Amino acid sequence: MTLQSEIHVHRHGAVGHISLNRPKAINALTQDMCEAMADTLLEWRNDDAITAIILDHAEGRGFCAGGDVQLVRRSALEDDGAAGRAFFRAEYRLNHMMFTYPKPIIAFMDGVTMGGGVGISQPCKFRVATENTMFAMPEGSIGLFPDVGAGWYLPRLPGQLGRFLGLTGARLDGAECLWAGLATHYVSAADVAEAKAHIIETPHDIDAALRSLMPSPAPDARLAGNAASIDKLFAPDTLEGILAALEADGSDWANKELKAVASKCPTTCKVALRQLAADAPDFAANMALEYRIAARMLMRHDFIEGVRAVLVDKDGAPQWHPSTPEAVTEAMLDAIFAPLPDGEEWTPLA
Ligand code: QUE
Repeated sequence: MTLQSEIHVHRHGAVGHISLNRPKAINALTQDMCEAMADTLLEWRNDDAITAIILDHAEGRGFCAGGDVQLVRRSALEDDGAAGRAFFRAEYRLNHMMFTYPKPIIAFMDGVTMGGGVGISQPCKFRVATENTMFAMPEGSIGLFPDVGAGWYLPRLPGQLGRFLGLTGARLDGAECLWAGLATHYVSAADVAEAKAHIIETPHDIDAALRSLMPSPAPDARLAGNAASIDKLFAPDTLEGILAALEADGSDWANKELKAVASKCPTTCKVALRQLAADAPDFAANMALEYRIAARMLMRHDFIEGVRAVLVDKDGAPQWHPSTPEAVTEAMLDAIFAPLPDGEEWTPLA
């Protein structure tokens, strides 16, 4: 498959349009896709004729299911992780370029929006959810960690919602994304084409173009009913404390979330808690920290095993090492967060 076919690039007057087009993998991002998107955005950054950019997917079930983690796994097994690190470097550079982009980008989170898909939607000024939106940070299932800027976005969500999303991998629908601020607008999937047409007609007032199609009242967010429980039970600062709080609660909801957290990679969960507390001074510093973590996590047993269990053998039965929260030591976490050797740290693109 040629590079050009994995993203489609169009111009409609003053509006640039990038469509992800790798439907066989629900548009999971490859390094080539990240670099092609960054090249296109760089070109449009200096093009006075372009004032806004639409980001969506060309066809299929979802906006973007994540990143090319099967390639990263093969890299860990075959080339000491070199290709995997190159992928994360490119992906995080795209995330950072979008975060600092001087023109509005409108992301259509229509369908699956997980992992890498979160990383290219959250930096956008306009984030449009639909009834098909399925948002999640599922990295705990594959022994990775919530990356692509999650260390920046999750701590800024209301209450303990960020911890909840990072530790449980919970799936949010479009109404819940709007309630949480993960989406700025909501339109029905049937109106997505019209929303894009409105933006192209009135690119100077994107908010009005989208608002005119928003249902009123806003759709009901089930998650709002669990917010008080989330804030209480995810308040402890340790994984052991959160698991104990969920267990002590005893409600059906808490038992379900206890099972979700307990099934995730314990090292991932402890990395996530430390990362979400890191409080980087700016987005670039956050991405540099995430790159250090990624460079270590991609070489660990848990990532190789997690991708095997979820995407290769699909048995859903990963064997984590260490297998319990208590066995994940502070010294192990220190090594995962430690600076990289000179010349290997992540830096943004110019
Ligand atoms: C965690 C992840 C990913 C995941 C599942 C997880 C991820 C990812 C995919 C994915 C899904 C469908 C595909 C594909 C990849 O699944 O990052 O190629 O067809 O890309 O539990 O982080």
